[in-house]
Amino acid sequence: MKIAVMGGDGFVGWPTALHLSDQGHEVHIVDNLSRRWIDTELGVQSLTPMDSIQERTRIWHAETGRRIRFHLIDLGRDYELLKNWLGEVRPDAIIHFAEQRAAPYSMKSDRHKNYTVNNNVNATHNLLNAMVELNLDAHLVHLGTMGVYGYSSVGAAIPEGYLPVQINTADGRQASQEILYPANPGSIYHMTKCLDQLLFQFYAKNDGLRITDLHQGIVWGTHTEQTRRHPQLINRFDYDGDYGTVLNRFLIQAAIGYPLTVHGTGGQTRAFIHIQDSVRCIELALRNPPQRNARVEIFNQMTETHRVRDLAEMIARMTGSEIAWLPNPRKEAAENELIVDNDKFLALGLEPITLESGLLGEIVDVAKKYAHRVDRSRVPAVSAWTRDIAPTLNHDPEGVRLRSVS
Ligand code: NAD
Ligand code: USQ
Repeated sequence: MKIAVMGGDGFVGWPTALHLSDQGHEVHIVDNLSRRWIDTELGVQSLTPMDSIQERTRIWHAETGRRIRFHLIDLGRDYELLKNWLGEVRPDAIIHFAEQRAAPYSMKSDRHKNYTVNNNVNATHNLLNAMVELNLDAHLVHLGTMGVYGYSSVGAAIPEGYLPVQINTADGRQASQEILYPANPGSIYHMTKCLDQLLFQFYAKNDGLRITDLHQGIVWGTHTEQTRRHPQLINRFDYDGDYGTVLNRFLIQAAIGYPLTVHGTGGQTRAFIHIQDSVRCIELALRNPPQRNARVEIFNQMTETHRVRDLAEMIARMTGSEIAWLPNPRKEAAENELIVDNDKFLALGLEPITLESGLLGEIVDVAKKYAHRVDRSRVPAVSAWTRDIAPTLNHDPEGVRLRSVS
């Protein structure tokens, strides 16, 4: 297949591009490199040393003989360029990663809120709009998030996208209907993913586009089979307070002797998936496209759920780290349950990498190896969800109450 990987310079996009190229597909990366600019804005860098995208693709070619082409296009702002490019290349499949993906970054200020909404919603809409205009029957696979559902579980499993409901009709009958599982976003970023869902519903219904939306949990880990092949193919690894996700942050914190930064009681339960499994799921989704004029196909792309404090305690036990119990910068439920259906990917043959089996390797291989690149002052999470929360934040987790785990 000819596959366009939108956002293919990013954390999930890069290993996906390599995996698909390795399988013999013709892969094109489209990216505006905004994520690299945001590193500059925040004064941080990936834990792992990343080469330019041009250099990465050159190394891939030297290693494998396969070409991945790179195209510098902003999906949100360069509509004509995007449309012309799609019209020229006419990919069979498009994987859409090209959004601002950090919840804390999206909550930093009014400017960051505007940027996240404009970038994400325009990127998705421009893509859909151009596909219709060009009569392009490509399968669009979007990376959505488990967070579209929020975290106020009533104890029932979250289904894969659709919820059957019984309604009372005006003439007194009972009718059943399937609706999108109700959206309940917890940040501006997560809200943009809820808006994306509506755009997908509309374009599938109105124009018959073939769309798969992958509601992905928090991705952890760094390496995949392909990124291990050469030091310059290494994936990015974010550890800072805005872009670092919880488990990868705990791993690097353990490696540098920094107290594990648990927000609040750590009672938040979240869904997780290893980067290698994420890449496999995307391949499985590509192999199983919906029909034209079918409804949007939705998968829950996660393999396990964990409570934040259980993760911290597990890593503390493995490494002897201390835990810092910090005021929560976010407005979120202090404690929540989370049960998720993920039968569809398991039925398609996914064999999940479990957290316990992969964790130690990740700490030694990556976190310890590159620990010297960490700027400790960038570890604290300082983006507050509301004005009331901002003054309560302690910006020095190394100075707050610590508790060792025996
Ligand atoms: P990332 O920030 O590392 O990568 C996103 C890439 O998209 C970057 O290279 C960026 O430069 C590019 N991009 C952003 N806006 C663009 C635009 N307007 N035009 C062109 N390129 C643009 O993020 P990631 O962690 O790889 O996540 C990829 C996707 O997966 C995101 O949509 C995210 O919402 C979703 N997701 C990620 C996680 C996770 O834990 N990392 C979990 C669930 C879902
Ligand atoms: N948390 C801590 N300590 C930290 C960092 C986070 O306790 O040092 C807590 C947060 O308060 C939150 C939970 O851990 O309760 C998860 O935070 P996160 O930053 O790991 O994940 P999140 O903000 O939800 O976002 C990440 C990705 C996003 C993706 C989402 C999937 O950045 O792109 O959509 O995971 S999900 O969470 O399933 O919605």
